[in-house]
Amino acid sequence: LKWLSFVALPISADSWYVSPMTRPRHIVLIQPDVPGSDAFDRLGRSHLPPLGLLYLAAALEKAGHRVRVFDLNLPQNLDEVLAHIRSTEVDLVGLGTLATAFDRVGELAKSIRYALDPKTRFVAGGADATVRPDAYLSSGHFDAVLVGEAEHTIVELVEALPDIPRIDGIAVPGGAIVLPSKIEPDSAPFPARHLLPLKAYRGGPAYKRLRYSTGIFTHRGCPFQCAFCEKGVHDGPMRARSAASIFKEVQAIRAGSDIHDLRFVDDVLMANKKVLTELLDLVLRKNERFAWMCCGRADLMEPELLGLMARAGCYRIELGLETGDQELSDRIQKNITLDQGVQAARRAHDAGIEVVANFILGFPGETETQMRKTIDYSLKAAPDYAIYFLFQPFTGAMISRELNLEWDDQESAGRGESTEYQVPTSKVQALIDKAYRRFYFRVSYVARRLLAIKSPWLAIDLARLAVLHLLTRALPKKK
Ligand code: B12
Repeated sequence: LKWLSFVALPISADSWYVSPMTRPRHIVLIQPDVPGSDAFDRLGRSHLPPLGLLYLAAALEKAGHRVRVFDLNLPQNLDEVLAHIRSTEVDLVGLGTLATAFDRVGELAKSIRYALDPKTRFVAGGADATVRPDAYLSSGHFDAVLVGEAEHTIVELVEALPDIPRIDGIAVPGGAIVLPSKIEPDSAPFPARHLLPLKAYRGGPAYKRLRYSTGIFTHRGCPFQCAFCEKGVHDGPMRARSAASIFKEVQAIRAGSDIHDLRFVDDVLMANKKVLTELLDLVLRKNERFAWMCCGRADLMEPELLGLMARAGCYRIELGLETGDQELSDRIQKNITLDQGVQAARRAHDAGIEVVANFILGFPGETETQMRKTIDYSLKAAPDYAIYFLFQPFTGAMISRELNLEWDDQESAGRGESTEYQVPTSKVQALIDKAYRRFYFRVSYVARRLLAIKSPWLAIDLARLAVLHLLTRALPKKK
């Protein structure tokens, strides 16, 4: 992000302050409903509470303010939000963003702005707004965009209301855009999970069993440089939490709730092996095994570590294998070999852990032959579930910047009409359809899944998966 600069000084625990000078404010935070994504609709939408908003809510509550969180991906709907905004005095409304939800965020912003009292301030934040704040500010609906990690900035903003303070992290029309100081993750209060109905979150078959589930973070930032991944909010060096703090959060989640399933939402859980090993040690020593899944990386799948993870309850690892063409893999800076991918899946299986493998088709310059190699490779790697994504040029990704790929809010899943794409999007999508058919409709695969059924839950999972696949094949894609 050339045009963003940031101060890398972490904010310490002492800087979470409560100002005795301001009256408690009322803040409403909203997660937009995200239109169906092909990959996730096929495998059943994974449903997790929006951790970003819950972190902000926790910081605001700690500073003495009153917060209401709405997640429009739940049966909570816009009418409920609007009724709440109209019936209560609200000081600040914040709306989350995601590139794939840009149009929807625009519609929501218009309705919300219309319902707001002129004194109420309205801001956007999150992944997409951080990398292109102007796209949101230019709509005229928002008073400001909070870029980057916003726990600290939102508290400062609230303390200054109705003014919008000119500080790093707050972008206003025509102003400079500077990321705020990074949060020191152990100092951030645990996400305010009590503000959402946690029992509403259950995932799709490839993601979670049919149990209540929530996400948890062990570090911010990622040390790897995959060219297609947008770093944006979490750019910069990795900042890890301590094992003790993570363990405390796990215990807090499990105590007094029906959540029996956790998803570590770090880009790569094993990126900090020291903290992970300490955490596993704590879980095993205190006999607190629980069911969990995470994202891994093919070159970090050490048998001994996997054994410990399995003993501590890990039942599934998601791996970004991305492509079956080594030259392309190197070009996107994945820094793994194809053999490592196959070996990683085998090692997880040896440890008794299931594997979800992610693949991406349609990179700039990628040929049809290379995409076919990826499909063959996905069969060879033999994961338990394969997900095939269409490449999308997120604004903050290195590849988008290098090739000047602009995120297109109107056209073909953000890809627009760039000549960098060798194969038209419709053809890539047809190959993705083919990939799903080849992967999931194999007698050997179906037989393997049936033999793996150990519980009625898994049987229901698989039945749902089969129905979803048949439906996605038979029905036109949801708009
Ligand atoms: C977990 C995760 C998922 C999960 C669950 C999402 C959820 N509901 O929580 C799953 C697997 C379902 C998922 C799906 C997708 N994801 Co995702 N996901 C993530 C991941 C790894 C972690 C998100 C998280 O919890 N972060 C932890 C919190 C603390 O950080 P945060 O969310 O950034 O929040 C901070 C700031 O952004 C800010 N903030 C956040 N919201 C708001 C709101 C306001 C008002 C304000 C002021 C500030 C603010 O303050 C927060 C605290 O500091 C991120 C990458 C990452 N490392 O963050 C990608 C990421 C968010 N996902 C991304 C994408 C593209 C997707 C998909 C569209 C992929 C696809 N092609 O299908 C789908 C969307 C599906 C859907 N229907 O939602 C991109 C977004 C890029 C963009 N420009 O929009 C990211 C950044 C990955 C990447 N590097 O490219 N995802």
